[in-house]
Amino acid sequence: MIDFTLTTEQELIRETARDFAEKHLLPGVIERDEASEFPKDQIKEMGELGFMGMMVPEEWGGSGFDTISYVIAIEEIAAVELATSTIMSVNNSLVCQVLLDQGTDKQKNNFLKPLARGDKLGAYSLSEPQSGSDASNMKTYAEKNGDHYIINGTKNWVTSGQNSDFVIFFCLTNKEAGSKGISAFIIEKGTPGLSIGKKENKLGIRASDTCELYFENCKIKENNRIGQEGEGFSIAMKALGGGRIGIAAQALGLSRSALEKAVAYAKEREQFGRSIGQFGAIKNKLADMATNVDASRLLVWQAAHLKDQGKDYIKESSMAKLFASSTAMKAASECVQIHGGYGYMQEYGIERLMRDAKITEIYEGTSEIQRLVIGRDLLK
Ligand code: COS
Repeated sequence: MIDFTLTTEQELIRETARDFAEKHLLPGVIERDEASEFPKDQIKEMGELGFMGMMVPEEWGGSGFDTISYVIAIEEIAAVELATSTIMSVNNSLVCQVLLDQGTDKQKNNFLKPLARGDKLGAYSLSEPQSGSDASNMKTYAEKNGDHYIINGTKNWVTSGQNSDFVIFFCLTNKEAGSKGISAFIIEKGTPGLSIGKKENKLGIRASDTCELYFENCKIKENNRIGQEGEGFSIAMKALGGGRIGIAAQALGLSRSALEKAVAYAKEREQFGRSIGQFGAIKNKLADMATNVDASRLLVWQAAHLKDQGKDYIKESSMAKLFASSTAMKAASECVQIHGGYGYMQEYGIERLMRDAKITEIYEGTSEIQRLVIGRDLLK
């Protein structure tokens, strides 16, 4: 049976997220983008609403919702401010999920509970200067010494790198074992030997912070390791499988917003004596945008539903991200085109959509990597 009706609880989550986004994110969204200002107060409020640990059971500080509820909330937040939905997505799908799936009870108590409640913020650090798509080609090394590790290396493009309290990171514990030599760790900010790089100046999602992390003889305890030695790459990949559903939902929120703005403008803007929506050229653009937005939502919900059912969803998660991010880029570009000169000017809040959309085709695996994941799955 296929039923697209949302439960009362899911409808309430949508309303709550939409209301929050309109009242607390929309005012100041252009200013935060321009100033690259982190939405600190808003993230705190989202924690109070239960949006920072949505899929974590209540016993571990979360809201105990399903993945469908999560993507609904992400869509609404992203429709107003993609940068804020990025911070939310990383905390939920990457950080909390890894701790929930792999953490010991002690790690869940110390890290998951405050993260899921929104009292603390998490970051996830996989990439390095020389290893982006080729994620296992990392150099950061943790040398075992008794009951602790000494870590040296550089990680980069860490979302919430500056504003987070805890960072889940991946590094080598065995230099000869390839992807089987990678382990996962969690570190608290302020640990001696860990320093935080400058905030990157980005094309889009400027209100979220992205930076490098430097480990210099950084000593952490063995019980900060998540999972067994050598399991890190698999932990990282599994997390990204879920994370990509969140990114697809972000892209969906952005493209829906682009469509809504384009429709409103097409009704109101008059040229040659009639509203521009009366022209076939504009109508065709809107029709394509609307079709792709709905197709994105179906793919996002399919992946989320499979995850909720405990079924394999890796291919479907990559398909959702691939399609929804490409749709976001196209919809944002068409939205600017329909708005013409106004779309190009910062004060109307349209050009930001185009700058923000691009990241959804890059982070948590480029579109090229999503095709690779889908292709491999088809041929396995
Ligand atoms: N879940 C669990 N384990 C997985 C997995 C997944 N989704 N994907 C791969 N693995 C495991 C494999 O099973 C393999 O283990 P075995 O040797 O026991 O079979 C191991 O990890 C290595 O996998 P693989 O050989 O496929 O690794 P590759 O180096 O070919 O890399 C890709 C695979 C390209 C898919 C991976 O590197 C990737 O996703 N890159 C993009 C990284 C990314 O998204 N970065 C963004 C960072 S966050 S902004």
